[in-house]
Amino acid sequence: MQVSDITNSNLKTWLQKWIDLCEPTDVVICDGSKAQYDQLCNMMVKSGAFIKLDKPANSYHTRSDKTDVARVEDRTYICSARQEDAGPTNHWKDPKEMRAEFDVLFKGSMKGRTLYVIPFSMGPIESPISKYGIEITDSPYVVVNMCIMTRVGTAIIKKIEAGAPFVKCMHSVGYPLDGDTADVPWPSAPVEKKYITHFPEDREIISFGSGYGGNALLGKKCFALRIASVQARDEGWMAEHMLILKLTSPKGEVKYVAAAFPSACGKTNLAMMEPSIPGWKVETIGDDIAWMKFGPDGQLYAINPEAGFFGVAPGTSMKSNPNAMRTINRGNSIFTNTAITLDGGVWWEDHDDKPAQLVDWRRRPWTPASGVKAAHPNARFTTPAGQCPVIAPEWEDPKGVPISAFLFGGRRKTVVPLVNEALDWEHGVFLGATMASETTAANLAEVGKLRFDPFAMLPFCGYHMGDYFKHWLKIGKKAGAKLPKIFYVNWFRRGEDGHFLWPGFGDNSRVLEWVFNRCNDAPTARKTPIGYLPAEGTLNVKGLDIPASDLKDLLEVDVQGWKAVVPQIEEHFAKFGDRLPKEMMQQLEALKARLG
Ligand code: OXD
Ligand code: MN
Repeated sequence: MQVSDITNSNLKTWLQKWIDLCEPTDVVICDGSKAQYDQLCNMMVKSGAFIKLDKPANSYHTRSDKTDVARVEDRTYICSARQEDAGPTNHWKDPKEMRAEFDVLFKGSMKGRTLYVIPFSMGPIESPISKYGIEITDSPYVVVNMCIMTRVGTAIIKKIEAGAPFVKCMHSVGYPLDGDTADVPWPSAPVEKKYITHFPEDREIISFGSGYGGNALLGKKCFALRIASVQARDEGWMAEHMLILKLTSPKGEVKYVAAAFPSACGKTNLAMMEPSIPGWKVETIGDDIAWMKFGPDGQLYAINPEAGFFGVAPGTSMKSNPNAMRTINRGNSIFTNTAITLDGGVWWEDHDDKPAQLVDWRRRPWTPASGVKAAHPNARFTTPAGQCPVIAPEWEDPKGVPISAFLFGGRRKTVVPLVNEALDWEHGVFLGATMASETTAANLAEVGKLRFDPFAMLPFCGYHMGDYFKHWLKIGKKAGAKLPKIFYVNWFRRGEDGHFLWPGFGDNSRVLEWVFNRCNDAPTARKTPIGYLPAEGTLNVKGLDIPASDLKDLLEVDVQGWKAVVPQIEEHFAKFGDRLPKEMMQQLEALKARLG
């Protein structure tokens, strides 16, 4: 297929505008085929961008430029028409000024390169919850990652030709090959030229200068969260930074749970967890993002809009996440910024294999005595979700799965108990709005201070966060809704001597069991000032070697601790000014009153 075959004038005009501006040597429309994927990987092997691994099978290794290793929140903007609509948690740029700047930056930015057109679907192509996008990019690395992370194919162009709306996603690494400029293994632009921008009113994304992860794979954070959160607000659904898991009890009863945790809190681990309690089964629907719409029965139905996992490699092992390791080991994966072993495999910190002689992510010889990390801490694997051994058979069901519970959480050493059920929906929204982790700042004055990350959406909400809280409250008022129950969990509580009070990993299934039973209205809770906590003896700790005093600390209400947190919540809420829904302040006042 060629651009000249496209008849939809909106799509054709948009494509032609960028082709004319970027001046690529060639234009290729991606078809999502294995042949095209293999050909692009092969080309990157020959150009020196990729190394074909000896293991796992059909897998590749690549290393980025050392200045292009993660999402750049400082260079991420919401370009809404009015600044106040971006809110206090986003950087903002005037859309007209930003577009004018792009006219200059993109001029000739693809000289000497191929411009790829990637038609993709977020979610199964035929699902009423899914949405389509077209990403333009000059990075073959982006193309092959998008082929794993989304559903790519010309069938999406047919849908658009038939009238389906689509999100416009424009990307360039910003490294033209004009004159006799030689290419480099990881082309990118200097940080002051990097821009990850979102035009919410136009449902459009423009990204310049970075080839890494969420900056460049535009289906993920840019579309599925920032733009989709705006679409969800306008259309009455939810786009959330949540994993989705399927929980089956020993009696065969099934419930689906969606959970929001800030980045680096173990979402992928929880989504693929192996329960330690006999008879329970966890299967995966998604590990990062959930899109949810009300079904005719009033329940919220969720899909995972992605088709792959873009997981953090360091820390992933047979202990922390055996099913992620099994998924990767089935092959067909791309490893970015991990170390590489001399026998052609990959390695990262906390890998199950003993560290030996390696080449580190900066292409330097490495041994355990090197004294530096072999893999970049944000090294990633990109791997197809469908080959996860515990993927639920219904993970691609177009109608989605009905959600019974939402879990929220953060990393809290103190105060927050292991599990706490919201008193009602509005209280649950308050819990989401006040999600926080302790800062780990080197600055001593900062230690113990909370970094609030409402609903784990701080860097991902495409509009004013106060309006986003309002949207959650509105969802709760929908006539006939059968809403999920809301829980707050904390796997990271520590004792005074610093030890973790809770073993985590597979033992988190004990908390899931309690949540499951509460969703069936089991009388296993006691009402406290902060919500419903497990009644004495109702959290299953059979076979767990945990001191009674640790268990007591995990399930207590630390009244003094909560009182000390209240002023920080007040400060956090003050940021949202008059867009903070009144219900949130009422919830805070009610909490204060209950604490006495
Ligand atoms: C991610 C993130 O990469 O949340 O998923 O940062
Ligand atoms: Mn994430």
